[in-house]
Amino acid sequence: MKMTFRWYGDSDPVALANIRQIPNMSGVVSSLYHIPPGEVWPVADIAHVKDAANGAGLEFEVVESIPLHEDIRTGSGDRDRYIENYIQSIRNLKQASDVKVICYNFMPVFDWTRTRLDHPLPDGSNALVYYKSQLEKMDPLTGELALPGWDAAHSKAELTQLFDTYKNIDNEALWRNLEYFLKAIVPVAAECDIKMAIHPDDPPWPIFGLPRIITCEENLDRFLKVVDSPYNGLTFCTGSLGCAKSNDVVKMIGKYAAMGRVHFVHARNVLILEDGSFEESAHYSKCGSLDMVGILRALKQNGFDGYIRPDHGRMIWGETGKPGYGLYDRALGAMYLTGLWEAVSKNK
Ligand code: DNO
Repeated sequence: MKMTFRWYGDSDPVALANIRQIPNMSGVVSSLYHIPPGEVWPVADIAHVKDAANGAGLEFEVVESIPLHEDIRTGSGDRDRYIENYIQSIRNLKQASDVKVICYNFMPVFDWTRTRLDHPLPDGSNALVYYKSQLEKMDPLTGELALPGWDAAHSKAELTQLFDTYKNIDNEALWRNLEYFLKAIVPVAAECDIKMAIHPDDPPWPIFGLPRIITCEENLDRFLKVVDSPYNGLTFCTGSLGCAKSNDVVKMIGKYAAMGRVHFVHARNVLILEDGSFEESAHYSKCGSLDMVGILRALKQNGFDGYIRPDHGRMIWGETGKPGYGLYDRALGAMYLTGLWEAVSKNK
């Protein structure tokens, strides 16, 4: 297992030098944040991230993410051109870096969704939360809502148009569009020896009436069969899948690791509330609803040898920065996960 840390590039307030000092840290997970979804990633820009990471004594072996242009998900417009561009980005990564895994998602319009980004917790820290009652009052079509995972490039008019397009796209149509993408991309990924790793939908249920399909064991089974290749794998995000009580994440992660299809793990904990809302908690099992020991043990017992990163942290010790992506709580999370891994790796 390789411990990694998400780094947002030169503009990230979290310095590479600080990431390097976290024990057991092998590398950073990063992206080209200035390239709009759908455009080709230039070789020189990829090399820049690699050089920055390597210069700080860190690897750059995981991309999170090459975002998909929405035409690929809707199966319309210029999808073939955007898929060609995606393929070129994979080839450029092969040429200019040591990247082995690409994380991406197939969530229509909105990436991960929360209703508050700085909900105060009793210990004085703050965290991201998803309250169902708050979501019901949010209107995405105002164009005014902004969350860290959302593409701010969508104007109000574009959003309205996208929502119209999605009226004709049910789950089965979305599956067909995903299949079209995978059948084009996975052979190229295999040729480049770079593993594709889809991120589950976060949260794993439909948002604002838009379809979502990467949500549960049945659908992950189906996904892996669409193209039955190790190059078509998973970013197993414990917090995304785990906020639905119906997902047994310990069982699922063990099963997919045994199949050799988990290439990247996002490890975080969530506290599930009575009505199915949830708060992001510290990584420690007792702070949330997930069994982090069980998760790490399932990975170990099933031969996991991919990448892992501590996912979202709370904001603690007065830190300010990108919601979920400060240094301090994620560093605590990394150490906790490393400690668990060491413990489950001992025979006696
Ligand atoms: C949130 C992240 C996601 C993830 C994308 C992958 O913190 O896990 O935004 O990067 O869904 O494409």
